[in-house]
Amino acid sequence: MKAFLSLFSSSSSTSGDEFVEDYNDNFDPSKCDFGSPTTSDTTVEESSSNCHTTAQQPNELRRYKILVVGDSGVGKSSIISSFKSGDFNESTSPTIGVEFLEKTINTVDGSFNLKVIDSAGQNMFRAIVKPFFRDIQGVVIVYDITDQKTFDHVRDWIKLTNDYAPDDVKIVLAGNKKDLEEDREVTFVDATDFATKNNVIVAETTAKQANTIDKLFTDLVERIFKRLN
Ligand SMILES: Nc1nc2c(ncn2[C@@H]2O[C@H](COP(=O)(O)OP(=O)(O)OP(=O)(O)O)[C@@H](O)[C@H]2O)c(=O)[nH]1
Ligand SMILES: [Mg+2]
Repeated sequence: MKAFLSLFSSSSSTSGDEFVEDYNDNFDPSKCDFGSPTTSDTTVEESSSNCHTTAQQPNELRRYKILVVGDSGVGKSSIISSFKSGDFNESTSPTIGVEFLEKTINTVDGSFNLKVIDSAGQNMFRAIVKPFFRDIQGVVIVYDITDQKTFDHVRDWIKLTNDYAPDDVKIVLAGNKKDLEEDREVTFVDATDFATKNNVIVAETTAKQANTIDKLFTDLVERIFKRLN
């Protein structure tokens, strides 16, 4: 399986060093379970659960994992690229397995370090993607507003999420490619109706406008934060 995993990018708005520094502000060694030796990466990862005070600190950096799923070609990688750097590419290659982006964002609720997992939409990679539902706090299910069948499959992606993700995971639907209004097959009314019935939220996005993508992730983070606090 490892052969299919690749590192998409390191944090674009916060360097790894800044991340560790921020994190250490809240470090409480008395809460650490140092256990067996780990690599430096996993030490930082473990400190998230074992070594930090639970009381909210003003400069606390919270860490959430967000999985992005949906049919092949709906624009998952483009959304993530837009979130990373604001870039849009007309011609992309299908994702093989999963890729990662780490980025820190600031919201009214504070700073959040997000590990965003981009997944392959092609069926042949489903078995590789499934384990990545396991310890996420949020999932973005993307469909293409110009392709009805990608919206019909949202039901299947919700089922996968319910089957494999933690019970309290927060889901947002992203109706992507809203710039292609003339080719629209899925109305926003139908999407909101479906979202309400399934107790999730929906937003329409275009990877061509980074502000629509930033809002998507900010809304999801706020929902996760409100659940956890
Ligand atoms: N017009 C328009 N095109 C988009 C948008 N988002 C993605 N695309 C295009 O859609 C095609 C597929 O985009 P990808 O981001 O590779 O799709 P994906 O969901 O990652 O596909 P898989 O990796 O195969 O699962 C590319 O040609 C993109 O340029 C958008 O918001 N608007
Ligand atoms: Mg992709």
